[in-house]
Amino acid sequence: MRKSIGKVLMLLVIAALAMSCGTKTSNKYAIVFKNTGNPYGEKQMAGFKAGIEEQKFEAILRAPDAPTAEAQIQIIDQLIAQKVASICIVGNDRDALQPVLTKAMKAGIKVFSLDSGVNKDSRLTHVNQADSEKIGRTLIQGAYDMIGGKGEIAVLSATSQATNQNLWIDYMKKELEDPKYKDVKLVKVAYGDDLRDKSVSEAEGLLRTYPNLKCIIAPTTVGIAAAGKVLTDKKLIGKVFLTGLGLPSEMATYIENGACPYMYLWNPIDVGYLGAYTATALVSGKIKGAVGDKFSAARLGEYTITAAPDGGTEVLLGPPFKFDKANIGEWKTVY
Ligand code: RAM
Repeated sequence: MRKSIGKVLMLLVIAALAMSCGTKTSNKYAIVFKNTGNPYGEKQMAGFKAGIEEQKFEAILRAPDAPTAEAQIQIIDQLIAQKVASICIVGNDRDALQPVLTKAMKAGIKVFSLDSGVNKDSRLTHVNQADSEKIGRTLIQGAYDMIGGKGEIAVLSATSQATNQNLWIDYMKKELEDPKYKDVKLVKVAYGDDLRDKSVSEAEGLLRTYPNLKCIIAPTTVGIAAAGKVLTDKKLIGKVFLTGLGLPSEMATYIENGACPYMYLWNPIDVGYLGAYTATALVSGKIKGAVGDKFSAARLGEYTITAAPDGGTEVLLGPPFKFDKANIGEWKTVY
């Protein structure tokens, strides 16, 4: 009798162990950036890693060589096979990732976007670095101010499919509808694909094709640094102005030499860090990604999920920061 009770107990323990293994949540948290070789992306992923590791989980940092949706789909398929707990996607396309991200969610993986969004049906929520409308409108106001309210301007963007840049450009165009900008002409939106060399040649192309160009707006850290170099090398400082979104560490030279009087950005490390806490809050079930959900992002404080303009939801990091000659020295070693 005693023996058989012992046996039954042992079997129960084994069964309980097997069940807990089967239902155990994976402790792997993945982030997929747009492409490799972008210092901004590296800082964003470093922030994500720090936030995941300080919660004693494992971070997986991935990025394809080319900034395409196809390449990200391959990586996401691998992450599904690895049974990660969550995927934080920095989208190379708004809609093309939907089938693979839906597949991930059906497999129980918590999917959300960060920095460059995916459509509302492909995510639980989106971690937004700053108010998209404010970014777009502020960049046009900056260009207007630099060129004295008159002249040709151009945009040097990332890829033509990048959802964050495209959203900012839409708001730039809306800002330009104000009669105040009647003497400002947006002549071209060029795409450097967040690749250094392509961004340099696109910037050179803009200057060649539009000899009266007065300002380049580059809403990408790769594009703005490339344009800063081109304007400096071609001795166009003060003739063609530059503004946009740049990393202080890469732009200090061009802010100090006057090629870029001022620019904006947020802290990419903090964007990634906020993503890490969004990921664990989704996986633990603390939040579902619904409007009004609240969670703590440790050193960054408390966050509430709000409605996003596309009908989905988002978490907003905070306002963008302006960098100019007066403060760039303090920031160039920070990020
Ligand atoms: C580039 C990337 C990134 C964007 C920044 C401003 O590094 O395109 O997605 O947020 O610029």
